Amino acid sequence: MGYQVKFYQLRCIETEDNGEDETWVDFRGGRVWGRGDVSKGDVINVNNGPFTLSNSGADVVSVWEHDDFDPDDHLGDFHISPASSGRGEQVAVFRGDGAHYTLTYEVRPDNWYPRPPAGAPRRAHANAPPKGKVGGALAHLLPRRPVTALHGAGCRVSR
Ligand SMILES: [Ca+2]
Ligand SMILES: [Ca+2]
Repeated sequence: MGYQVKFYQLRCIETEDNGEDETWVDFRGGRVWGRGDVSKGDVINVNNGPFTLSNSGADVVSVWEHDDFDPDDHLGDFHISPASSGRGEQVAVFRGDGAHYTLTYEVRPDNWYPRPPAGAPRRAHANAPPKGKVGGALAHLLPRRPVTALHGAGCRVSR
């Protein structure tokens, strides 16, 4: 069984720059959020994933801060462990270069969403439907018979 991670909220408790940071978040080297302007106290809805874990040391989420003239600032790395699966929302902390960011995330087994039917086009992770919503590509899976039955019963009562 594999595992997946979703990232929820990025919170800036202290910026790295004076004023606004130009922050981004990577997971395994791919962009999860940003680059965007971030001020002290900001809470950003990242809401990205799920991403499949490799169950290796490569499952690292990193926070970076861009500067035009200096090298980009690396504000920290955090290793996402499958051991946190099923524990609900967890918090990763990033405190490089005097900054202070937190990122909430959750790990679950890799059946987070229903798998698309065989032959369906691959859906990008970032475009997965929000939790609890059934519609669009999944609408054809909704049962139709109960609606017809209710309508029929209503007609009989009205006679
Ligand atoms: Ca900086
Ligand atoms: Ca900067």
